[in-house]
Amino acid sequence: MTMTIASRCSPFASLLPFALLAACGGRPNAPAGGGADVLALMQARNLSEQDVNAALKTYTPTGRHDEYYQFASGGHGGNLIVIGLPSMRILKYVGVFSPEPWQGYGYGDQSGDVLGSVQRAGHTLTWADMHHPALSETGGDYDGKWIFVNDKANPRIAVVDLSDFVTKQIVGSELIQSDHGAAFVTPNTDYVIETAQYPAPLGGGYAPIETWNENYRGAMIFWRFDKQKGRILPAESFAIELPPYMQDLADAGKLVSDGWVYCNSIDVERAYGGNLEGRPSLEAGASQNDMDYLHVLNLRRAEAVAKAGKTETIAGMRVIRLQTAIDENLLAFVPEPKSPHGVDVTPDGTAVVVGGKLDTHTTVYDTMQMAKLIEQKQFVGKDPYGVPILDFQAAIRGQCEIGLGPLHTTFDDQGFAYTSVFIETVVAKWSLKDLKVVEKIDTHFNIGHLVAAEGDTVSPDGRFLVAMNKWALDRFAPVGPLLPQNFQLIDIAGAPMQLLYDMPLPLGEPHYAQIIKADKLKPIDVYKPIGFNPFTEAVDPFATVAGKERIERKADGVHVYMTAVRSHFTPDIVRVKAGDTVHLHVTNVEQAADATHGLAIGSHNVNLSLEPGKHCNVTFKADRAGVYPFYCTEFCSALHLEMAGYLLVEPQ
Ligand code: CUK
Ligand code: CUA
Repeated sequence: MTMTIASRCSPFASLLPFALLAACGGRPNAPAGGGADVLALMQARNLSEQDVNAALKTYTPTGRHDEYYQFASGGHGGNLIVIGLPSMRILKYVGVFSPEPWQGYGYGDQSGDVLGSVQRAGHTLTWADMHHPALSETGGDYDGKWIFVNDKANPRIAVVDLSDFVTKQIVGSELIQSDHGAAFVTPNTDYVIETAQYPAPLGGGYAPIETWNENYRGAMIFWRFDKQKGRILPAESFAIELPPYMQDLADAGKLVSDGWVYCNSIDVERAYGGNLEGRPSLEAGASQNDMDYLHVLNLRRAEAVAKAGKTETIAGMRVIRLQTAIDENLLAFVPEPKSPHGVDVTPDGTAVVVGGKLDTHTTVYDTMQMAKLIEQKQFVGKDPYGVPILDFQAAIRGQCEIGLGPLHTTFDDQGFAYTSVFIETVVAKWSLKDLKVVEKIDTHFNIGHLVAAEGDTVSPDGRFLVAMNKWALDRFAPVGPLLPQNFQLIDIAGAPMQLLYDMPLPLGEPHYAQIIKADKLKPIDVYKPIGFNPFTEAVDPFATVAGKERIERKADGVHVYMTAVRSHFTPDIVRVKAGDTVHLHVTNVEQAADATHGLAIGSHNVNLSLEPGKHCNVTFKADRAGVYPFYCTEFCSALHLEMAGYLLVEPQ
């Protein structure tokens, strides 16, 4: 029998969300089946009105695009995760610090040069501990052009180009041995900030840990970014030496505070562990004091000091020594409560919000007041290194009673701040005006970072917030003892906040993410002109034109000029001699969107992704005689399986 949706709806009318009621009222004689049996579905799947409401806010039908991109750090995975909002569908993993086979990233084309461009202590690195993505900004607003990410374990910064979602550059300095306050950009992306976390002798090398106070140091690097070139310019970058406290997160001032940089520190106790050597463990030693120091840096002045050459070059980096920073009045400290973590500048730039991990408050510092006190040199003391200290009460606007363990803060467009509260495992929404909590929502479980749409820009969007939870516990079907993290999408458009969606993140601990309006991005769909090399951003000198394919033996080995097109490689037989070095130059000569080919050569670790128009170069040694099939790794056409050939390595 056929029941109308209206008759199904009526007994539960009061339970139905607005959109369903509208459907019921608007189409009383809609036939059953398909989508009409909503209530039956709700009953069968045991869904509440709240569940259906959440589903309606996130469900994105086939072919419809998401309104926002979320760029999340891939944590241990060393890649960048691109997620659509509100659907929470994963759109891409971008290889950054780790090889990414699907993109051919790190497999011999110039991406291998990018991936391998920074070695540390003589080691090739194949992973990273990525924490904080930073979208490029113009005037304090995301411009959708680049995104920067850091590697905490092996201090590096990567530049990802958002025109093709490809990593174009990785830089690192031996000045520091770890980072954490990275990557953060200044409001016009003049600089990318990278701050060391764990003090060590500057420039590397050994010093006894007992000489921590004298020989160990922190530093903040300002990597100069050239928007024309889309590259960091190491030679124009500089650093500021800092005392051996563990500098934590950082943020750049904006609008009225543009030109200032703020950075937390933990361990002003200068504890360095030694729990088998008669000293307290690092953790216990580092949480003795009630206050640590918020670092306030005058970037404009630092830039001028660096330009005037008042620097020392250490490990190739121009460094403003600590004494110079003090003499030039470009560094001051302000006490901050117990084991601070997040430092987040408000959208209007007038305040900095700091969360203390062992505190129950967020502390709101007044940026203009601090600038004034520093300029007037109204200091109340000095740290052991001579860095001037501002009076805590004089520097703050106030504190907000949040709950136990506030970490990070993000902002909406209505004057509210949202703070992640780790121990209490909630998001606390509070008013920047009167510093009062208005609402809390549970997270599952133990939230780390959180991010609202464009929440760290001068013009947040509100609407959506994502809680990035460290623990997932019972939220998903069990997968063994190593659990994914849990991204929870929360609707913050109205009160109360509503949990919409749980998304498992199963490849590392993402830490931070940023959310940008989708229409700010204008990615290309094919490489133009044909033969384009994404890493040099020009037509490659070895690009191969259809009809000009050839194999040439030269002094440095055998050069193979190859094209790929549906559904063949030309040449499809490559003959070399055992011991030859092979230089493969492959151009995908197609211009149809999504007509991607791959090229894999067995036993030689050769794996290329050939997007339309793209050119790849790869060099490898054919050292063992044999017959090695090569083939296309993307199902590109009906005769994809026939898109293959042979590398014939003849005995000498
Ligand atoms: S950190 Cu991980 S939750 Cu590296 Cu920004 Cu706070
Ligand atoms: Cu080309 Cu499959």
